[in-house]
Amino acid sequence: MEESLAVAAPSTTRERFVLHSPAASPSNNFADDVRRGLTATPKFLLPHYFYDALGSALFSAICELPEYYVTRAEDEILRSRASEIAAAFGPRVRLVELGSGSARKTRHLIEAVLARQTALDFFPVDVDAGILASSGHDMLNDYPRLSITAICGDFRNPATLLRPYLPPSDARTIVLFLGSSIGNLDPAAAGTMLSNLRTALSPGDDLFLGADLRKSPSILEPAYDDPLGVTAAFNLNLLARINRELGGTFDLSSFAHRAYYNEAEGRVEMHLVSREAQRVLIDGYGVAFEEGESIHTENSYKYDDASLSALAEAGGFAIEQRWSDSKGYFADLLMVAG
Ligand code: SAH
Ligand code: AVI
Repeated sequence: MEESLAVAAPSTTRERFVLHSPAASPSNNFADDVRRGLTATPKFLLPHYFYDALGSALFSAICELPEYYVTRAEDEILRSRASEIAAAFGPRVRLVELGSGSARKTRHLIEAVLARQTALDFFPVDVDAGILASSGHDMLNDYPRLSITAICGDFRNPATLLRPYLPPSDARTIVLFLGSSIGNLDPAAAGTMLSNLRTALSPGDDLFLGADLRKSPSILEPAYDDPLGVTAAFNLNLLARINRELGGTFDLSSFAHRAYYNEAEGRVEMHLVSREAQRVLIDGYGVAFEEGESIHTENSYKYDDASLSALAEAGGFAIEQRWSDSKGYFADLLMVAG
């Protein structure tokens, strides 16, 4: 069973926006995934649960931080190279975006594509239905020639999620996966995800992938452990969400945010570390923590050209073009489905 709804919008835009929320959305599994993660050794939580309404707002604040170079670096690429990128997409396209969020950077590409064709179908995908509704509503007002089919669900199995909503089309499908969200999956899962995505595409369709590049820990670590504490709040919101939605008893002040670059693995790790021995109740079961024990909440893998080539190959894509920002911090790659 699924729910589709048109957001409140003027009649001129209503028929241009639909939001699909398949019943098996990941939020249905929140209780099960939390129990599995907090009863495992070592403890972990899955990072897509960061993004409830407050988590998405905190992520938007992270994007404004001077230390979080990721968004600015990709914005520079998309802003300065938009027309070249749109030309590389080809003459008649439709855009899918995985983990679209506020889709602020996407606007550069949408505008460049709309300069080349009369209308555009946009298919944003996100776990947070609220951000799909708000970003979709804003875009409809700004782009009268855009139609939006928003899909609320988990992008880790993209073919299953997309197939029911992507009608056959003569337009070339371009899948945008921006912001280095690929880095939140371990490399094996990232390859599996791309090869699953490939099965929903036709040969010649494209993946446009944003990847954060390996760099000095002196740049990486402050980006994930800012002095204002916004990333700490984003991380701790996972525990607050467990309290809100699952009746958890986490005392947020008894957990510390930790982020560091694990050079051997090529990833920034985020953890929540218990400041003391304690026991927390969730949904009728107890979870014991030792002093210093951590919950691993996120990995953010950083790529280089060799690991990006390996990823493309694992997914069944061939890298066609690569763009980078002026500091060489971030890369966007156009990959064609084989
Ligand atoms: N693409 C935007 C947003 C990145 S934040 C940018 O580049 O700035 C990551 C976005 O992906 C959030 O909006 C989050 O809700 C969404 N997201 C994270 N994991 C997801 C998953 N497994 N399935 C679907 N959406 C996910
Ligand atoms: C969404 N994702 C790519 C972000 C990242 O950089 O890994 C999430 C994030 N976590 C902490 N800060 C930002």
